[in-house]
Amino acid sequence: MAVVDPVIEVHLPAAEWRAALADAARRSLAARPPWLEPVWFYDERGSELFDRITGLAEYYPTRVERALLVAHAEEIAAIGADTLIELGSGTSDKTTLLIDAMLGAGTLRRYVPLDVSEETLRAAAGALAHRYPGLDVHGVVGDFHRHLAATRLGDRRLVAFLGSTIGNLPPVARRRFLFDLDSVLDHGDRLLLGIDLVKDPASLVTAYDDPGGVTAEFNRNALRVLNRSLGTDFDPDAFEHVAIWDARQRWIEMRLRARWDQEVIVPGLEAPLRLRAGEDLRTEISAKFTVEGVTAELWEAGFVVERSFVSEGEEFALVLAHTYC
Ligand code: SAH
Ligand code: AVI
Repeated sequence: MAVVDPVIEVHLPAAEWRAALADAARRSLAARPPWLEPVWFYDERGSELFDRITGLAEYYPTRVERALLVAHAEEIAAIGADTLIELGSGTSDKTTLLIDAMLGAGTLRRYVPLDVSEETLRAAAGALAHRYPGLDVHGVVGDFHRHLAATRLGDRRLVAFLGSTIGNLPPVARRRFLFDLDSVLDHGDRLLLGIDLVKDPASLVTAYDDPGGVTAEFNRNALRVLNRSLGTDFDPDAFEHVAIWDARQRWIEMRLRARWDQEVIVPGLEAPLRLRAGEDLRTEISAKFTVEGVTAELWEAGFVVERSFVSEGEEFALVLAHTYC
């Protein structure tokens, strides 16, 4: 069968992306304490570093989620979707397990990966179009907060949001996101959500602070992206990587801690960002869940959980849900 190049819809032209980056970063850097949205990790280098993280012994989520997909992809494929949409698709690596099972079930016609990282999306979509010549690969470069409508393709859709990326959204944004997602889905469409589960804090902290320092480099990459995009003059080496378990919020917080007093120029802000030695810049939250808690959150947003697949060691779960109206 002839290979057809993937269609790539760019909803996030570079200029608009830079403007959004600049606005968001200026506001969050001016806040006290200052923080950054985790979306800024993911330029080409950040995506590569994330890919390395997923192969680390300490970072269990990818490994365990993959094993869940190996075990349950056929059951998931049995829902009979013709379109698989993936939010924050990255390299689409684990997704091939779902694609294989859905092609095996004879229903899948189209795969729609959506990601903010254009280079990563183009590479993944191109590779998948070659691997699956009969599959219509339709990539979307976009933001899953703003461009969900771009996923309206297909009659019977399965939306996969894997890797527990939903945990990187603060609770209010998470709630809004689930409501927005529900509003673009029709009766009969499904959501497959990967969630990292609450567990002992020591293994959580190690997963986010590996001894080889890959996560530390991933964390500091956000500063490199800001320097290039916004014209800030962060010295990434002036920051120490920190991962903290917040037991009350049930999330891991990644931070960059100033090693010494410093001033950082932030173009567009009247005053420089002043950080004292030991002061933190929050770069990511990674919330951990229970299946019961997620079931309740999904219900509130308009979804009914029909199946949940929990790993043997209860580290990670896949939750399959449909809309109820
Ligand atoms: N789903 C993959 C990748 C997870 S990494 C996995 O499970 O391994 C998170 C991915 O989400 C990255 O590829 C990043 O570029 C993307 N991402 C982060 N914020 C996003 C946003 N607001 N909109 C779309 N993609 C986003
Ligand atoms: C993409 N996201 C789900 C990862 C996580 O585990 O929160 C990002 C990450 N941060 C540090 N390591 C991996």
